[in-house]
Amino acid sequence: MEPILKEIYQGIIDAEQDIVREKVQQALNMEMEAGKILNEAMVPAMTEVGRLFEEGEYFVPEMLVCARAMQAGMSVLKPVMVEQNLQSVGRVVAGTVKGDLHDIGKNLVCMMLEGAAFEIYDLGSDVSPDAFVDKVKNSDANVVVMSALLTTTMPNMKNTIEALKAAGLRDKVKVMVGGAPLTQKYADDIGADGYAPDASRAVALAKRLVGA
Ligand code: B12
Repeated sequence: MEPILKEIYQGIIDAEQDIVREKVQQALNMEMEAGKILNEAMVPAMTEVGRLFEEGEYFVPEMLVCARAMQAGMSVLKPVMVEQNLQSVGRVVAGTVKGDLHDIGKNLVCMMLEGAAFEIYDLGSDVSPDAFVDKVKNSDANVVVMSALLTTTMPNMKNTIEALKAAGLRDKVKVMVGGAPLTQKYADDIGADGYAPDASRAVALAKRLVGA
């Protein structure tokens, strides 16, 4: 790994927000691609944080501060990844489902979609089926992005799809689902229109779904 990427990677694991922010900026100044910084340093660092948690070396507070360091780095990358003045190719209602507070992956997907000229209505995390329905009803959205990181909250994706159906809105939107525990099979079983394993494939999927 290149030294600057190694420093970003280690900065996230050590939960050093300021260092991560500074090093990501430094990498950009060196004309390193934002996607490379994300995929080769930042995402692997969060995977390592997950491993440390599984092994009992990190606990929830450590995961949380590492997540903040990751988000600090993402805030530096965002303006670079979001191109300006592009014509909107689609409008997305996004959220992490009810009961689930993991929002890094969802934020990453939103950031990449925004960079690909989608407009984003980000409802945040712990989003109830009714909140998804309300936003779809009261906006011109044509895509719904749902994220879940917990096996216990995955069923809320199905509940949200059912709520969209009950409100007569299911045909108005394409529903995309994702998050580490998800699979294509699960997406098919709950009647989603698509699943992707990572943020860049999420963009390709969204474009395909809206015919862009
Ligand atoms: C950071 C973290 C936290 C932070 C979250 C902070 C935040 N703001 O997000 C905090 C500390 C709050 C947290 C809490 C908990 N966590 Co946690 N957490 C993690 C950790 C380490 C990293 C998750 C992450 O951000 N990954 C990086 C991102 C970039 O990856 P991602 O989310 O998968 O997203 C990518 C793809 O999945 C995809 N994607 C994501 N969403 C979508 C959506 C669509 C539509 C598409 C197409 C694609 C897509 O694209 C993304 C980018 O490529 C994981 C371990 C891991 N390795 O995943 C555990 C993990 C998810 N947590 C876990 C657990 C158990 C918990 C707690 C229950 C712990 C506790 N005892 O309290 C709580 C639950 C709180 C709650 N109600 O949500 C378990 C889940 C186990 C399970 N199978 O259900 C994991 C797997 C850890 C483990 N190995 O045990 N956690």
